[in-house]
Order: sequence, then structure tokens, then C-alpha cells
Amino acid sequence: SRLCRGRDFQIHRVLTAFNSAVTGEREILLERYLEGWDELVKFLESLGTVIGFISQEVKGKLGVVRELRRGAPATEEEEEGGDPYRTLRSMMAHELRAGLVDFRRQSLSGCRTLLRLHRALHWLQLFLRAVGRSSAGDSMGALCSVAYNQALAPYHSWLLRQAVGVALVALPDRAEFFRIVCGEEEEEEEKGEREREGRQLLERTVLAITRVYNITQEAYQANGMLDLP
Ligand code: 1PW
Repeated sequence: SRLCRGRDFQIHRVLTAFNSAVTGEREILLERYLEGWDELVKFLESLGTVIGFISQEVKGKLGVVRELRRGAPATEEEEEGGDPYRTLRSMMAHELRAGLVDFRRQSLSGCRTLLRLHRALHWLQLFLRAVGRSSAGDSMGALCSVAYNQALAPYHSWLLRQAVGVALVALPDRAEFFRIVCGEEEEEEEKGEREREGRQLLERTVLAITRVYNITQEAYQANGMLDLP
């Protein structure tokens, strides 16, 4: 039922994780980044079972990065900084040095895996921004597919695009979305207040995601890694 679905998801956790993912030196802390995604996965799961394959895929990618993190002992030159997977830039430097990044064919690197998450984050960023600016009656599926076509579809095969298209038809309506984002309202008169609060929180979350997205994009660009297979 609606009461059970999405009860776990707390948008303020997304906000906190992505805000604290950025350091004063504009580094991205991978631990925080992955935590932000953990919470976004709960959000995806609260949207229904049809998009289950989407959250499964994201969980898989999060698992790959965490696995690489666990398995990577710091080399001597990295010793001082400790964990080579502490930040996005240290991961990039480490994997380049270790020859783990293949620019021509698919390889199992944190860089190519996180790039997929990064592109998906763009989708979420555009979608959540559109939800925040939407008005009553707007179709969430339509907003979501506009964002998908802009951010992620260019990287997907025709077959996958069809599957995503089908999944988006089953998205909950706008009222349900705001319930998921803002929590249940007990009293009818609290509804307007809840939506205002929800919009504000959504707006701040989108800003936090955008900042992380932009810094990540710069790092991939600087390393010529935006097209990693
Ligand atoms: C409802 C809100 C939508 C925002 C969701 C953001 C998550 C998007 C994930 C889409 C995944 C679709 C299925 C998997 C596709 C993979 O082939 C693809 N992965 C991604 C994340 O695009 C590419 O990964 P690969 O095959 O190169 O390892």
C-alpha cells in the first residue's frame, strides 16, 4: 500500500549526503557520493516495481565501486593519503596509474562504472528539478521521459530505451510524488504547507546534486574520460 511504499526514503538524507560529498577543495568524497545514491535508490524503489530493473542496475554499479574500494590497497606513493578510493580524483589517479582504465574497450574500473552513475544522476537532477517546477495535473511520466531523453537515452540502445519508456508510464501521479518526497500528511489543511516545504527541500536537494554533478563532470572532462566504454 501507499503507506508502506517509500516510507524509508528521506529526501533530507539525499541533501545531507550530497552536500557533505563536496570538500573545500572541490573534491568529491566517494563514500558520501555512494550514500547519496543509496538514498536515491530507496526513492526509485518507492516509485513502484516496474522500474525495479532500474534500481537493480544502480545497486549493481554501487556494489562494483564499493567492491573495488574494499579490494584496493594503497600503493607506496599513495600511502600518505591512504585510501585510493577516498575521492573521485584520487580514484581516477589511482586507476590511471594502475592501468585499470581502458579507453578502447569495456573494463571493470571504478571510473567507467561511476561514469554510468554520473550520467544517471543527470537524469535524476533534471527530473527532480522538473518535478519541483511542475503544477497540478502535470504527468510525472512525461517529465521523467523528457529528462531521460536529454540525459541518458543517447547512451542507451534502442531496446533499452523502449524498456525504460514502458517503465515510465507506470510512474505514480504528482500527488503521490509529493507524498513520497514530503511524507504523509495527517490533516487535510497541512497539505499546502507540506507541499511548500517539500518543494523547498526538493529545490535545495537539486542544487546539491547539481553541484556534485558539475564537479564530477569537470573531473571526467579533465581526464578525457567522458566517453569511457
Ligand atoms: C524515475 C527516475 C529515473 C532516474 C533513474 C536514474 C537511474 C538510471 C539507470 C538506468 C538503467 C537502465 C538499465 C541498465 C543499463 C546499463 O546498460 C547502463 N547503465 C546505466 C546506469 O545507464 C550502462 O551500463 P553498462 O552496460 O555500460 O555497464
